[in-house]
Amino acid sequence: MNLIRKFTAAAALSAVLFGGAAYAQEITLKSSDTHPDGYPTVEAVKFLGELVKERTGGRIAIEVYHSAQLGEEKDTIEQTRAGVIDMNRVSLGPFNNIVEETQAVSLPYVFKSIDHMHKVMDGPIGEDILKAFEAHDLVGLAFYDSGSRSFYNARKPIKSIDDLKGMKFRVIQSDVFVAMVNALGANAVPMPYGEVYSAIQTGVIDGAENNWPSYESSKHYEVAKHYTLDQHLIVPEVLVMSKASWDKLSAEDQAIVKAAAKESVAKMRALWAAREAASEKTVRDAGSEVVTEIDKQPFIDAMKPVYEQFVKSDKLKDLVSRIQATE
Ligand code: GTR
Repeated sequence: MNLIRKFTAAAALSAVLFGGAAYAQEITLKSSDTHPDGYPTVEAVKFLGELVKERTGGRIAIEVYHSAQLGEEKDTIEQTRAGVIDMNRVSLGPFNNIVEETQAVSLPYVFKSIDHMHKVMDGPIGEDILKAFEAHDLVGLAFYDSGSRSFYNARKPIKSIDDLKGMKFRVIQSDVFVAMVNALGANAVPMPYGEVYSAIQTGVIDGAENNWPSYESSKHYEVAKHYTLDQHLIVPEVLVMSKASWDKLSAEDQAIVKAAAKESVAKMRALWAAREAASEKTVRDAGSEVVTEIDKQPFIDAMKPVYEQFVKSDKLKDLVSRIQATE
C-alpha cells in the first residue's frame, strides 16, 4: 500500500516537473474511412475523438484516416478484424458476406422511410445487429446514416424499370447488392469504390448507385449525369472497432468510447441532413439530370427473388419480420 502511494506521489510529482508527462497520450486509435475530409462520417468520428480525448484527459486519441488512405472497404474490414486498423467506418454493404445479420438491413426497400430505419437501428434490432459483430473479431459501436441509394449512369435517363435492362452497374462487393441489380434486369459489377470513376469514364460500366453526398463527393456526377431517385436502398453505415484493440482498453475506457460513439450519432445525422442538401445543389448546378418521379412499385415487386434468396435462415426471417413489424 505504502509503495503504491509512494509511486503515485512520484508520478504526480514528475507530472508537475515534466510538464504533465503523466497525462501524455497513451493510446492512439487509427480509424479508417473511404470518404474525403469534411464528409459527415469523417467529421462524426473526429467529433467522437474529441469527446474521448476530453473524457480520458488526453490519454486516448483517435486519428481519422480519410479518403481511403488505409485502403478500400473490403480490405480495411479484414485489417480491422486482424487488429491492424483499430476503428473503421463503413457501409453495412461490404459486411453482408461476413456478418449475416447485416443482410436484413441491406435488403432493397426493407425500410419504408429514413424514420423507419432510425426506429429500427436505434432500438433492440439495431442492438442485436451490433452484437453480431463480436463473432467476427469486431465490436459494433454505432450506426450512422447514409440516406437512400439510387441509380446513376452515363448513358440515358432511367424513367422506368425497363430502362435498366442490360445496363451495367457497379455495386458494393456484396451478394445482396449483386442479386438486387440482377433482379432488376441489369448486370451487377462488384467493384471497390475507388475504381468506379474511371470505370464509368472508360465505359467498363454504365453507372453505379449511391446517395447524394457520395454521388457528389466521389465526383461520379462528372461522368454519370443521369440520376434517378428510385431509392432502392436505405442501408445504414456502421462504426466498428477491432476486438483486439478493444480488449486492450480498460473497462472504463471501453465505456467512454462506447458512450461517445453513441453520442456522435446525433452529430452525424445533423451533418448528414446539411450535406445531403448541399450535395444535391452541387450536382444539379453542375448539370446532372435528375428523374424524381418514378413508379417504385415494379422495383419493389422485382425484389421478391432477392428476399427468397437471402431471407432463409431463422435468424434472417426473425430480423426481417421484426423490421417489418416496427412502426
Ligand atoms: C457510400 C458509403 C461508403 C461506401 C460507398 C460505396 O454511400 O458511405 O462507405 O460503401 O457508398 O458504394 O462503396
